[in-house]
Amino acid sequence: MTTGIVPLPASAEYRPDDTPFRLAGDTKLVASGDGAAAIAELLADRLRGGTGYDLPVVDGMEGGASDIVLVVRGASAGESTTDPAADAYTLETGADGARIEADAASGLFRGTQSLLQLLPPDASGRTPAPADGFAAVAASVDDRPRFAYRGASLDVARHFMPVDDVLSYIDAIAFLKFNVLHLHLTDDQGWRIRIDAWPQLTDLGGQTAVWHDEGGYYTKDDYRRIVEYAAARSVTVVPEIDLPGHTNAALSSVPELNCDGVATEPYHGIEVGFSSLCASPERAEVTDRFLADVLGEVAAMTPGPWLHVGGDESHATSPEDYVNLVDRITATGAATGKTVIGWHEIGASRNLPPGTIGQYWGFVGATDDAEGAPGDEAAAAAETLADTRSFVEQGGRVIFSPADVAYLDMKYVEDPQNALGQDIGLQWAKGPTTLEEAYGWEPADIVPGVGEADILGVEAPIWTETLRTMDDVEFMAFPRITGIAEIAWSPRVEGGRDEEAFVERVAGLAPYWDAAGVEFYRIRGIDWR
Ligand code: TNX
Repeated sequence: MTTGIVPLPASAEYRPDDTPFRLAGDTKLVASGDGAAAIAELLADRLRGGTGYDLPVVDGMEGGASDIVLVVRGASAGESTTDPAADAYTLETGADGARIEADAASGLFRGTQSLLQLLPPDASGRTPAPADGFAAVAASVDDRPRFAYRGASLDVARHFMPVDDVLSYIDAIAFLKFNVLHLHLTDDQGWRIRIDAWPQLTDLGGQTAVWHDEGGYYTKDDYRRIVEYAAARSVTVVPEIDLPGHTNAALSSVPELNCDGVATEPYHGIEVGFSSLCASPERAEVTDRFLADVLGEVAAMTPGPWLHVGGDESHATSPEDYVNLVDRITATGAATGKTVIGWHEIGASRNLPPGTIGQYWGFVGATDDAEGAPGDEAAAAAETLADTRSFVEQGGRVIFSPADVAYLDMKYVEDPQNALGQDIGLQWAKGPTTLEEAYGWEPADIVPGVGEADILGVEAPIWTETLRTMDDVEFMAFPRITGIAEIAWSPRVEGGRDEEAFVERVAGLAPYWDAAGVEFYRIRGIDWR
């Protein structure tokens, strides 16, 4: 086993001197309750790969010493990304077998990911490792998340990622108990989701990518495949259509969306903040129809409760035009029946639909900056704080993704290269980011006036300007994404978290990532297992 589960459970007791649970050739998975059999099948599938055992799934409430019992009690629990109780579970391992119980199927799934970490890495590997049994330390885990919304985002706009790559990323984040995959589907460099009413968006805007690399887009069936695969792992897909800036792929595909009626040139660079939808009344009809069609079609193929409308870095939009467009965008988003999420800048609007969620991408030290930094920087930091508080003042909540600690596309301190020897990653957010920095921050201490109850959750974004493949993405995300996973899941620690113990637990995940084929960066100075 590892030296402890990541993210750290709310409570866990390990009894290394007691008889362990032993997964063996005669192990059955015994399932009962709503959704339990499907989760048992997923777990069995994972373990068949590494053990070569049959691992039949049967109905029932009790099992023998080598069985895994999976029970959904079906007590009332809400949706996973809004109700932390939906992800609570208990896990017992020992001489009497293994048993996971939860009120909801999502909690049961989280429990299976903990069990995988108690079993040896070989057990869930991709090729059978013959052994006469796989032991999991005797343990009692009683676990529930701190925050309901625990996201990982993936930018498929700058570089397109094929469906199968997205599915592997879902498995890798689910292993760390993330329950949201936020897909950044559109940007200046590419439009990645089919919209039937505006086929030009993908026919033209889907073909480009940064550095003239190959483009691509998801058909509606592709998107549904991603959504279903994620849902089976209790991961909710949050689609983002980035508006009104970051829209060059749309503006270059649809001439009428431009104020002058002329399509822009396709863009293959990595600058941000130069494009904008047109706020002028002469374009109101076409722009509003575009918004309604795009947001309507995306909402219709998304079962989750959220719709992300972007709103970041609209530097080419005047402040008046920006608020005008944000009001129309968020109203159209809310009219689909979804709850709208936007980057913190949309807090500049005072007409946000009820419950709109802000996603903070400022720095962890924004308060210090607002007080101590020179003129422009201080004003910008103060505005970021005010925009973020605006969501709470309007009855919404906040997701924290501070760029200087949670942006996984920032370079590691060591300035690493990927497997091909290419220099990857950016460093605009206060320089490179270490594993300790990704772990050493506290969401409730960033924006005065945005406390525990105002925080919906935490998210780890990864932007792909310099990341061409899923291997690159995983290499930048792992291991630092574990820091964000633990901040999102584990209880707040007064006086600061134990970084040393954390790094030791993370080091223990290396063989699991190796077994599962997850790329990661072996940060120097860590005693990787
Ligand atoms: C900022 S912060 C962006 C993205 C870039 C990223 C690169 C925010 C919401 N937007 O457009 O890809 O920096 O790190």
